[in-house]
Amino acid sequence: MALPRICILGLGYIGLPTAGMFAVNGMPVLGVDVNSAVVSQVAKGGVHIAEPGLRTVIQAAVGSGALRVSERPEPSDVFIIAVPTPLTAEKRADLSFVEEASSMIAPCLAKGNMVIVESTIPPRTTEKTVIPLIERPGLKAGVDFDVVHCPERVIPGKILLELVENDRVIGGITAEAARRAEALYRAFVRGKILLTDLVTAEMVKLVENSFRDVNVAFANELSRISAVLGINAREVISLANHHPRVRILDPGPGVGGHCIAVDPWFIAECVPNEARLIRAARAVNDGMPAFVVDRIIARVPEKAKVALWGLTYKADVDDLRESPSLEVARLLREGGFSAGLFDPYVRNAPEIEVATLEESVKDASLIVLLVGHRDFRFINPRVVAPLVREKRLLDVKQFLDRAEWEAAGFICH
Ligand code: SAJ
Repeated sequence: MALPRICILGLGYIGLPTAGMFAVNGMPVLGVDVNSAVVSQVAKGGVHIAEPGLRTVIQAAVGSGALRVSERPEPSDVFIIAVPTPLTAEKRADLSFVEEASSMIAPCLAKGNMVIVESTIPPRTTEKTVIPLIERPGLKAGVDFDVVHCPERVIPGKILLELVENDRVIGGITAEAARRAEALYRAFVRGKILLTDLVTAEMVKLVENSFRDVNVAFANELSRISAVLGINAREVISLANHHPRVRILDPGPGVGGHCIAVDPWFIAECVPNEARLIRAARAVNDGMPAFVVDRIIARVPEKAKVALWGLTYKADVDDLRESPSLEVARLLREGGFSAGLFDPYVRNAPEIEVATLEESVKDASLIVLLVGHRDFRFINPRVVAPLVREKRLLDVKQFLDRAEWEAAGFICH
């Protein structure tokens, strides 16, 4: 039997690695993106995302001819929608990219095809938004073509590994559609593949991220409570986590990224009155940058300069989306302080002025570590000490070696 031709719409954090994985496992793949710069870069075997192993996979996939790219889809056997679903100012899912991708598929669709939605979407979006844009007379979803929702669950920084090893949930418009999609993903998935219906699959993805958001919110609330009590929240959490049934996550400057800070709202928009804990967790986490800024202000003179280390939404990635660090910088500047922003992972971000390490600390009254990038451990505090105005460090992630910084003369908070 001929291998199915796969067309993937969206060559971002999920679409590009997924296209690469199908292609290096022998499937003919067409990667589609509306951004011509992305298309021309991938066409040369390049990548526009920093993700371990991705360059190698894409080079191999393009080099073998299995992965081609285009700005338009072509008739294929399988269409995978992997476009972003941003959050609107009203905290609702912006489905415009999903709608655009669905409309692009419609003219290419034929009997016997399969449409897979990987994008994260509010419950019932596949039924209410995607299918009506694709169906036409003589082409009925669930009868003439298959539709499934197969949410991605991979964590940035380990995307390729998790694409292979994670269990995968597939919700089908029919049980047979889900089984066909399972056979397709078996090309590279080694984890379990669990089959269900469309709406349950949509909800499972949102529930996973909401669970993590609520857990981090609990940790962040503990950090506020501990500040009032004058104790160390991390010590409280670490000791509580010795209980066999307790697993509290790490507090931090807030929850960022395009998933955990966004997806809980997709549940809240559908069932606002029932999703009370979910909305409360969002409020706690969104309040953390202001809490960090209060703690900074308490330690520096008015209008002082503060060095902020770590601008991405989490450690060891280059992604700035919904980053709490940028909110900390904005609030500080709004309060009349100056901020030297340093992040070794951030390049090509003209919208924010990223300083070098030396520029960031020059004349600073406080260094604030917001993200635990691996690279920060290699910074020698003795080299930093002569550059700053006051030797003070606020290590929000408790990541640096306190004894080493104290030995270099820093007061550590
Ligand atoms: N964070 C904390 N404390 C923690 C863990 C995370 O403050 O203990 C913060 C991070 O600093 C970051 C945010 O939460 O700002 C989110 O980071 P993350 O590492 O928890 O998750 P993401 O957004 O990178 O990826 C998540 C993952 N979801 C779950 O773990 C349930 C991933 O598996 C999903 O595929 C991804 O969302 C997605 O695409 O939805």
